[in-house]
Amino acid sequence: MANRWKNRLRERDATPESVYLNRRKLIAGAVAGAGLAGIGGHARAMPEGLEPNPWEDITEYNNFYEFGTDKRDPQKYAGQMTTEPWTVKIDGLVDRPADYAFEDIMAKMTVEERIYRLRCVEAWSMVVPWNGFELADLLELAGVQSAARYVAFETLYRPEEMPGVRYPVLEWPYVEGLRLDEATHPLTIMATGIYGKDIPNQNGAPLRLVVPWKYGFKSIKSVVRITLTDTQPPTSWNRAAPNEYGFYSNVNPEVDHPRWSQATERVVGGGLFAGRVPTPMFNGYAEEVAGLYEMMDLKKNF
Ligand SMILES: Nc1nc2c(c(=O)[nH]1)N[C@H]1C(S)=C(S)[C@@H](COP(=O)(O)O)O[C@H]1N2
Ligand SMILES: [Mo]
Repeated sequence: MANRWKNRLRERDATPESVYLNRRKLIAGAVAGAGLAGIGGHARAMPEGLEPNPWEDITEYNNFYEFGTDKRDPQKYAGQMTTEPWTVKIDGLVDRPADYAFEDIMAKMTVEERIYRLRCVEAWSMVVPWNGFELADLLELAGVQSAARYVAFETLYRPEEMPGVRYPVLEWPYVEGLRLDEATHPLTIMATGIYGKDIPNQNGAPLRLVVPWKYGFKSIKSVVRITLTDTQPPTSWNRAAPNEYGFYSNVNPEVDHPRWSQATERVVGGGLFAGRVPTPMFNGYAEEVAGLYEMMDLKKNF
């Protein structure tokens, strides 16, 4: 029962990574030659010199606690998760609350590539070539009402397919939240692919949030519900340890985790002795997003 979306991607499925990377360089060259014409505000979403990690790093070293807390558990067990059919309930302060079928969403969204840094709060990082669409476009589909201030997200909760939810590491289902202006920022995407292939289950199939200037745990996987609200929604890690994980959780090298420094990070795949590199403010996206927090004390609102 291959769905239409999967069929559409089949051709690219066959593209070897090396060919893919070469083609990407050609495209990057062409874009530079064209003086970024037509790329507009999105050009900065792909900072120069960002070299994506290989497929193996991205799909074999994961956090997806519904499948276990070891980095290799998601790769081992997430294959059990049924992702077809898939619906996303969009409700709360919207004009068109409904259960939106994944295929219907994909038929209306424009998928593009976004090469983003991913910085985990545990102080490791990688670079991921996502395919996805802007969350703002999906919210527009549902029609955000003027009273909405926040967006709440929920992950699938299906104990028979998720060995990790037997353990009370977190309260299930995994939930996350953003301020509406963060959610509608052009850098914020719903990812549906990696390297031009359907996103693997361990990375949050069939669609997961990606907010590149925030710690990785904000990028909630396998989303089944999106609710527009007028009050700040609860988030899983904040509920579990409010002194360690704030609602905002913007990447900030100047605000340490109570148990470790956030000033530097280990680049996954960088080699055992590659050492650590400095973590940039807002994970390198300060130019785009610092304005969202101008009036805020980032130490208080961590
Ligand atoms: N539902 C859910 N989403 C989740 C997590 C999780 O455990 N459950 N882990 C988060 C954390 S801590 C990180 S760093 C990223 C990891 O994404 P990746 O495995 O695609 O690199 O997913 C985030 N999204
Ligand atoms: Mo993380």
